[in-house]
Amino acid sequence: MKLTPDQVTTKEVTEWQGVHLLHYHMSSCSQKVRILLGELGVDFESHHVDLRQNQQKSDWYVGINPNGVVPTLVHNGDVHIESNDIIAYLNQQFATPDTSLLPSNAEDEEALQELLDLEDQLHADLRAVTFTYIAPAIHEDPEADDNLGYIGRFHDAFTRLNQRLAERTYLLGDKLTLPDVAWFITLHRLALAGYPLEEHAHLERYYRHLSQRPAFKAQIAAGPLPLRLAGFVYRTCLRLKRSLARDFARWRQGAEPSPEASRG
Ligand SMILES: N[C@@H](CCC(=O)N[C@@H](CS)C(=O)NCC(=O)O)C(=O)O
Repeated sequence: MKLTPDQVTTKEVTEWQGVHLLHYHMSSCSQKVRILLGELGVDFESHHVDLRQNQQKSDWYVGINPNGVVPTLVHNGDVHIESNDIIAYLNQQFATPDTSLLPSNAEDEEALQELLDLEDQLHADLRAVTFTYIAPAIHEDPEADDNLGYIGRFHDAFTRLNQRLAERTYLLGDKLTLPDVAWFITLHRLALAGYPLEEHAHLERYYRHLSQRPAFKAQIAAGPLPLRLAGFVYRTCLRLKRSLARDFARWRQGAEPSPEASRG
């Protein structure tokens, strides 16, 4: 979504030329945009907005993103917000017919929008998963309820994606498109949190396949060995306390079996 000139109160950015991304390294919405930039090979100027210091709520930043969230894109002085709109805009601006992440088939455009919207709607649930199972020390999420509703919503969404992927390499066929970029970080977060992705065999295969593409791999790289080991130990300790795999089993006991689940 492009802001109108009167919505941009931090006027200095309207002078910025080229591609500027205001983002946070660990934010899923920012990772999504960086994957797209990497896929298209677009260079950009990076402006890190530290969410842990609440910089996204500063007057300066709210003057370019009235919602006070990352990411924000500034391109030749125009300001764009909402990560799914940003990736669509960047694709429109920088992709060639060969690199475009739009479906080749016009009939898939409706499905493209539905898949992007579904991903966007689950953002609060992704946040709940992140702050319940991956980074509880950083931020206790007051919105994270304990009725495990988010597990059911992810399970439903993953069941839908899995059905599509039974017949396709990517969500919209045999080429990479915008929903693949949008969904990848969600899958990665859920896998990291311990969601049993093997419940959805096609989806798991697809996630592993996407993880090998350099632009995707770069966003989930866990760094050098000592850092990876520290991450592993940290997550293992967290799981002793609370694990998504155990919560999934609890949720499953109380949930109606879906057709897919009963097939195994
Ligand atoms: N729908 C927005 C969601 C953006 C969003 O919630 N970003 C999170 C990081 S992934 C954020 O900035 N959170 C900080 C906060 O809520 O204060 C988008 O896709 O850009």
